[in-house]
Amino acid sequence: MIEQKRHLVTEVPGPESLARLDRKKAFVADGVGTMLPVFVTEAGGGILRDVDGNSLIDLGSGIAVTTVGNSAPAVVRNVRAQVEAFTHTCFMITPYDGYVDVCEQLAELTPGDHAKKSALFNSGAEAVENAVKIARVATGRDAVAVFDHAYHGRTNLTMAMTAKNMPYKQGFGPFAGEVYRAPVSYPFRDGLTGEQAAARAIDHLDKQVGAGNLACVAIEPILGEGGFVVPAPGFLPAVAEWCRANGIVFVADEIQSGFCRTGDWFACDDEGVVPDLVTTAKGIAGGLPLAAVTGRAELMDTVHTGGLGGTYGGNPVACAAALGAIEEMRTHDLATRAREVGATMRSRLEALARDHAVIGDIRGRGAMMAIELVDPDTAAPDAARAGAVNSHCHRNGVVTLTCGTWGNVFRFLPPLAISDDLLDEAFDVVAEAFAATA
Ligand code: PLZ
Repeated sequence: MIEQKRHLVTEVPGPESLARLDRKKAFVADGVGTMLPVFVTEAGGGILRDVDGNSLIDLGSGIAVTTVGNSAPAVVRNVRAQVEAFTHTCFMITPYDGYVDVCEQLAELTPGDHAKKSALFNSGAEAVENAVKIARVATGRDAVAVFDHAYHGRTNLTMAMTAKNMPYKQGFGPFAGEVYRAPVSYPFRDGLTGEQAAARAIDHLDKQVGAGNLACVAIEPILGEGGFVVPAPGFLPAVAEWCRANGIVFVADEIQSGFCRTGDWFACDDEGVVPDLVTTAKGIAGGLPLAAVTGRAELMDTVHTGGLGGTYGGNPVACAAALGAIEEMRTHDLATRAREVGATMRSRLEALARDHAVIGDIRGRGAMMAIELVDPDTAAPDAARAGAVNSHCHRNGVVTLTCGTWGNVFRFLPPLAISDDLLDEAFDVVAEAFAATA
């Protein structure tokens, strides 16, 4: 493992990275942006090393992917063995154990003790698309309900499900039909209890769509790109219960919140919510592209044979990586580690909020934490400050991310392989960033 130490030898980004940025500009489509153009050569634990020899502390995990750490030992071991054995057959042509093993793990780990089955895909968006396909076949209905501030992907159907226009949707329409948006529970901004917010959402859907027309309700149990919004307690159980009572498939999009990130295997576990379908990706495979839809066996099996699939879905190397990542999560009890990391982050952020009134809200769970930056008097979003704090962290060797409908949320998703010392040091830099930009 590379040395676990923040160490800057040039400005960030340094000259070698900037030279490569020119090549990127020449050969990579401008539509593909990069937030922090340091070109990475090596990564592990809580450190990313770049071409200039700088070592940066990672508080982003490549957007909640490398939960087990980059190049985690069990992932590397399994991937190495698998690439040597075979790289691809296409599971739809000739199957292999790894795919079935991952589905067995998903049946065991996802919420609920009912019989479950899974189908594997390549990306989160693809998993969400397939959850909708399954819900439509199972119910014979068309309509899909999603929420304000939702993020579900960048494909045509998932763009329609995603709330935010720029950069995800601008100019890319027309979007898929039969997608309806309801108000979510956003405690910092709506002041409602979970039950009140659920009643509002249910009334909205009932009156504007009709429960009997809905194939599914899809929700991130903790909203991700939309601002790490944690619905008030009671919201998710009430929505899930309404779905159950009306034959609507309740889909939990755990693509960002799943696999130990929030201090449980899945964010739904916190309130004991049992979804009919769960979509997973990101943390599932330690950095290799893999995604899944897992759900009630009888629901999954309503789809005709051959109706679900894709050339690469459940690729053997990605499955080997997933089995390695899950092994790391079990052996190191990363759900508990996420709670510890979360407690440290929360106390550091609470201390910071006492000195900086711009921090309007601290929220999240486990190692999925964020602060919302606002005008202290009006609660108007302060995206400029979030951007300034973020850049200050980058220049000082800490990789942080922003998010939120208004771009004013500063979020933290450290790999769970990060040491306490590095985490502390990273939050020293975050504190300096607030002082320097005040
Ligand atoms: N559902 C809840 O968080 C991906 C998107 C980054 P893919 N979030 C990061 C970006 O700007 O593209 C995400 C998610 C939730 C679905 C997805 C989509 O997953 O693997 O990016 O397709």
